[in-house]
Amino acid sequence: MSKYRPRRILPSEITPPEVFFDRRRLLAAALAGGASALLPAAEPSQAQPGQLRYTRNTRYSTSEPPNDYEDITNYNNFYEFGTEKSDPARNAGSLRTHPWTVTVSGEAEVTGQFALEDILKPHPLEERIYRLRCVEAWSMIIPWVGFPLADLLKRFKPTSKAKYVEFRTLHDPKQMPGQRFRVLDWPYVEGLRIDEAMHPLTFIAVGVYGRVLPNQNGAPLRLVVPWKYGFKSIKSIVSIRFTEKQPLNSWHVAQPDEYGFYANVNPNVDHPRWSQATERLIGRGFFAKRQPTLMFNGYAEEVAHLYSGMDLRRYF
Ligand SMILES: Nc1nc2c(c(=O)[nH]1)N[C@H]1C(S)=C(S)[C@@H](COP(=O)(O)O)O[C@H]1N2
Ligand SMILES: [Mo]
Repeated sequence: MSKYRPRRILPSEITPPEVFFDRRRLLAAALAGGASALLPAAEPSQAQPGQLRYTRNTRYSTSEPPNDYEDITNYNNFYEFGTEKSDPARNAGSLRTHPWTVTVSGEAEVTGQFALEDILKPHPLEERIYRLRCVEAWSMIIPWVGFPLADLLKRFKPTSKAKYVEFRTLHDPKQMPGQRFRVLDWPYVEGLRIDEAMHPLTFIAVGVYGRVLPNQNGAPLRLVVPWKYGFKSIKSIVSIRFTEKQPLNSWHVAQPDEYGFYANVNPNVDHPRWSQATERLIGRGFFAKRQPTLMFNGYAEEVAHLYSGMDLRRYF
């Protein structure tokens, strides 16, 4: 059994967001008002803005300690806000996430435009700690808050012709200044086979560390597919389309020799320009020992059957 395989974790093994944010609040107060503010009794406990109500899903969570909130929200890939890791945190303030509309179309009985509130409302939130493995051979452990994508998709009653699902990010260069540069063919587009989309591990995230997603992490809703390279986990979704044919995906369009449609994490298939056998865990120091990358990012037992009989060198 692999090291990252989901197992039951003890609540004491992770820092609850209440504690995490309380520490930050006390620290900020101390900096602003002197050491007396450090006395907890001076701070009445109150709900923090943007705090979400959720339960912990230990069955699907990795046991590894999550990365710091600082790393998760300051080391990002979100090319709509620039190509440097620090760009999204700096530039994503111009994204307006309210009001937000998601268009559902294609091979489904229920289609149309839905307000974000209607998309989210019926779904109880849970926390899942997943390892995000970027195709650039680094990774992070992230405590997401959200709900299974399958629960959302079923509400639209996909027809028997719905073999794939395509997702699109907002396209608005006024709000997303990186879209003024043709680094990718905007809008960012991604897709999953319908059985991948319906797999219980596939997740819609609306929060991180118990709070509403910061814009740089893909607010107000983004996909998380933990056994695939990070680029499949498309951010700030405005369109969901059920299709009969395999949809395009942005990184495949940009560099077809380097990025495929499936993008399953696979230590045995190198990127043409670097090895995928190991990865650097962010936050452990640049010179920390690299970790071996696991097949399907540690989820082989859960998802390998989806690809039985497929040549994963050809369908990378
Ligand atoms: N719309 C959009 N979604 C995106 C990206 C992007 O540039 N644009 N980058 C992807 C890549 S390469 C990764 S590794 C993850 C990073 O997610 P994080 O910044 O929340 O860790 O988002 C993915 N989703
Ligand atoms: Mo990535």
